[in-house]
Amino acid sequence: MSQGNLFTALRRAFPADLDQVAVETADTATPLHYTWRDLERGTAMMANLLESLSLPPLSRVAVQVDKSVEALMLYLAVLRAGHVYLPLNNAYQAAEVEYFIGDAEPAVFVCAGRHFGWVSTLAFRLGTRNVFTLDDDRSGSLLARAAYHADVHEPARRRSDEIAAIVYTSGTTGRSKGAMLTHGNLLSNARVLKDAWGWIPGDVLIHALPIFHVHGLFVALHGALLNASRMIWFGRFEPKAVIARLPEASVFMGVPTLYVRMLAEASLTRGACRHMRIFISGSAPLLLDTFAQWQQRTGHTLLERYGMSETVMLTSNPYSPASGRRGGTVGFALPGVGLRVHDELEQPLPAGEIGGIQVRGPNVFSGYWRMPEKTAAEFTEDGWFRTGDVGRIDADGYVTIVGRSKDLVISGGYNVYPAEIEGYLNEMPGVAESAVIGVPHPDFGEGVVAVVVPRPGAAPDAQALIASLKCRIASFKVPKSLFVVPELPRNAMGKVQKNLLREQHKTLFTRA
Ligand code: MLC
Ligand code: AMP
Repeated sequence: MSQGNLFTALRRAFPADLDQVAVETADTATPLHYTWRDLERGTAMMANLLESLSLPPLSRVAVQVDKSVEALMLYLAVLRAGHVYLPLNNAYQAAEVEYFIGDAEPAVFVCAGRHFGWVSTLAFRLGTRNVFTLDDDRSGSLLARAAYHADVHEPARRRSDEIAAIVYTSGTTGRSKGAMLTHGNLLSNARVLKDAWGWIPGDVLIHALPIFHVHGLFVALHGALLNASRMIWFGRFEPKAVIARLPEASVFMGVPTLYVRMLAEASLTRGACRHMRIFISGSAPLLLDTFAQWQQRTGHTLLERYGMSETVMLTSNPYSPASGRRGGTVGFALPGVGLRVHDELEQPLPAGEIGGIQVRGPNVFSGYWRMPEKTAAEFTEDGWFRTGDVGRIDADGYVTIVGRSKDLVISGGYNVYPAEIEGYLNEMPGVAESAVIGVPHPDFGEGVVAVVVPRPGAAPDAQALIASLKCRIASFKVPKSLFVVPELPRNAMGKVQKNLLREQHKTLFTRA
């Protein structure tokens, strides 16, 4: 069996001198320095711990923890042991986590210590036998147990077409789907991005994104690891603190909200950015205004790229020269990625015309976990994946995203699926039906808004509905505003006209 394990490829890129600093924490009580040797040994001990559990091959290891360097090591250790990493947003509450455990049937769950009570109850009930804790202060049963294991470990042999990670992404209807990404998907994309973004020896990455989604976990992390680059590691994004570290760094990746928040700081100057080589934006549309302001204030041209959980990265603006980075576009299809635009009858459209974006390439996932029908439905007969994004390709190859055919709100880089929130609202006392939309928001790009119709004779209170949602679902999904109305606008077919609601509320968050 050939060795296609992503971990092996990443480890091969470690520098010859393993005693160099690989990761430096920026927001712990005192800065901590982790060398490449620490990563090598820590991941070996955790991988040995996983092996000692005698799990079946390709067991899922679900992880819902606060960001820490040990959490990074855990991700690498799962790859190293040849199991399947399943990251979960740490804002998810019990009902959300219950679904993921039931669906993915992880053999291991690693949670924050404060959540051990409810997580272990759920996990044991659903058949997960191993629950460990890991906190961002280097405590927890995972590390305590790993400490008893050897610090050398031979990485499991994996084929490049075997699954390395499952990333859940909600569907427009129904429950979340687990996108299965293989070692080969992740490695091929990481290698393409290393070239595309001109990583050079000596680059230093500021890592300030969460590591439970594609952007922070794969794009940023793999980039730095494959380039043997030091990382300045933020547990959470804090604009002033990040700007203060820019002079020591050369690469930064963020969702647009991060750039908007940094622009609000007076300390963001050309001087602060003088050693930076590149700022990359993605996960949500970057406003032209943010692109222009960033250029004016820092002298740097933001490089916007486009991707998704199912495909990792698909397009990127050119690295060089910076004048080729065109604001409002997501650049060109990356080498090896096929990208086409089609109409509703699946006919390819000529340059400049707007339609659905379809893609293919070595980066495209191998399907949704245990959902062969949904997988089949998302691919065309000739094997292209339907992204659900709507856009155009200009005559010179630049791709522009103009919207989405999927009913999805992207708030601060997090995806919120209206159907899911509507499902929760519709079950609440006094609610007959609801519609959830996204409207422009100055900080989050889009802000979630709910419009609710009461049952006859009922008078649900907007604040009470919001409070009730907060007890059940991740707070970033909770509508920032909720309106109770007599009825929803519908078209002749009876379909709710969300475009009218979006129009009606379009200045809700921006008019101040
Ligand atoms: C936090 N809140 C949000 C929110 N983030 N509300 C809407 N949208 C968001 N994105 C809410 C919280 O629920 C809370 O509400 C309040 O804001 C404060 O929470 P916080 O934790 O203190 O927020 P903060 O740390 O300021 O977080 C904001 C943020 C974060 C922008 C730093 O959202 C973030 O890191 N976003 C990046 C997401 C990301 O990595 N996406 C990549 C996906 S991969 P309350 O009511 O409780 O006070 C992908 C593919 C690709 O899309 O192409 O990359
Ligand atoms: P996710 O499912 O979390 O991976 O989100 C992927 C979605 O984010 C894509 O399908 C797009 O809708 C959106 N997205 C990612 N990058 C960009 C970008 N640069 N511009 C616009 N939308 C983007």
